Amino acid sequence: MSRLLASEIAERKAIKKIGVVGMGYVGIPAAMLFANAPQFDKVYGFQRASATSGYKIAMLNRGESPLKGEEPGLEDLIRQVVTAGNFECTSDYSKISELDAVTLSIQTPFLNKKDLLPDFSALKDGLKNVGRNLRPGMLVVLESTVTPGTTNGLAREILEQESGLKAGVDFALAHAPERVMVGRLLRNLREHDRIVGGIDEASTIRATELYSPILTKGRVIPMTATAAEVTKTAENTFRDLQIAAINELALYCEAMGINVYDVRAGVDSLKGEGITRALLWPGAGVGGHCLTKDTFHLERGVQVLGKGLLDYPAGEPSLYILARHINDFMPAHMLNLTQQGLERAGKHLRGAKIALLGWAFIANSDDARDPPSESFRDRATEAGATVAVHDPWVTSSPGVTIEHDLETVLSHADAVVVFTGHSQYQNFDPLAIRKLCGTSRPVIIDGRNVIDPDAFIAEGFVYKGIGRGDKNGHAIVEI
Ligand code: SAJ
Repeated sequence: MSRLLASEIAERKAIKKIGVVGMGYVGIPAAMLFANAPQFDKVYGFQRASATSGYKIAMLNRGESPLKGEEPGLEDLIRQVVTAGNFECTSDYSKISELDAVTLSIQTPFLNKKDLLPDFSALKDGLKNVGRNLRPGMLVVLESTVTPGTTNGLAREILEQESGLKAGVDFALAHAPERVMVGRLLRNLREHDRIVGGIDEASTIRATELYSPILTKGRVIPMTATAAEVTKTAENTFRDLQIAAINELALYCEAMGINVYDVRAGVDSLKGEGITRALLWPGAGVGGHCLTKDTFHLERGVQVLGKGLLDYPAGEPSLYILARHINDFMPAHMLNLTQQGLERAGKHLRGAKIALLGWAFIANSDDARDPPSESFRDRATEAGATVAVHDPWVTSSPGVTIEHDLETVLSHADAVVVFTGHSQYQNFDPLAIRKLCGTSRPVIIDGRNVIDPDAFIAEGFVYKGIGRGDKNGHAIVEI
């Protein structure tokens, strides 16, 4: 531990004043929990006064939440800490110089889906604003999901450059990745264990002092900053891997003419001490902001930090990249099933009307970030089909017309394709659906195991389902 940093921190004594840069899904609940903790005196939320998001400043200072959707307890907590004068939102970054600790919760999207180079521009701006107002003895914590090596690399360089101070000597620096889930932001922050990784021991200890007061069930898990970056990207990489494993098994079962859900139940029955099988659920694909990107952050991290040292795979795709390819193939598989279904009904994709049910990337949610339905819609359109999209949760999404009346979407549809497992799609009446389709041989493709194959086959449908090798070649019932 550097003596100078230790003495600077000792001189400041306990953390009292905190700044949170980035008033979004991560920054807002974190700022409110800090503001509500008796150990701390004041929290500033820093938000750029930009045309797109500057409105949040006034909203938050009125005690209102700018976040969409239901977040239990958040609106009350904002009102409470604003009224008590413990929280204030501002675009005046100079106030950072008065603080003991600053966290940065700024999105790190990818510039494009092709080369998956992260767009760190917003994070860099945030780091520059912090660096310019950094003072000796302060703690800086990155919460954004970043490529391993960023905290100790890019972030450290910008902070040192802008401040003239030295990380680990004049100020503490750490990475504490967020693990929030929309709809349970406060609960996740309080109850999930918190990975806290400093660039050195003093930074880890100081960051632990910052996060411990807001944890209820959760506990701090200390490690190095780079290990914390790898933990965050790996936990999502492993979830993506588990989904890919069951998706591949579903494709195997279709090819072998068996029901993947029988196999899943069979494998899952293997219980006992230390026996585990991480069986998730096969489906039409993987969307969302986390799982579609974090594998690439991890891969980039090992390419940079482990350059020339990675024993396997040298040059060929890793297991994790192959998992991404399997999951990204599932929307194409859904189109293949749709094409096969239409051909069994004597039709073709070209000129067919497809009712695409579900745009959101996750069931019973309006979250439409990187939905697998999008590549299906693009491929089907390219093949000459007309695609009508229904979603009961998503009000609107860029580049797509979302129809909210199910009958309109189903009317005269040659194929009904279920992409998201919304509850509204769980109990369809086959006769009613067939009447709405109004064609002699309707087709139904089940991407989320919400359709009863036998009921629809009995009603004259051509059925195809992910992993349903036992049904996908069924005899057609004449109605
Ligand atoms: N999916 C499947 N099969 C499954 C589970 C998910 O196909 O068995 C698909 C979903 O349809 C969706 C995508 O994967 O398209 C992602 O689903 P998700 O449940 O993983 O939801 P996310 O992306 O919001 O993942 C978040 C992550 N949490 C954080 O980043 C803090 C992830 O690490 C969590 O494991 C996950 O929530 C969770 O457990 O709820």
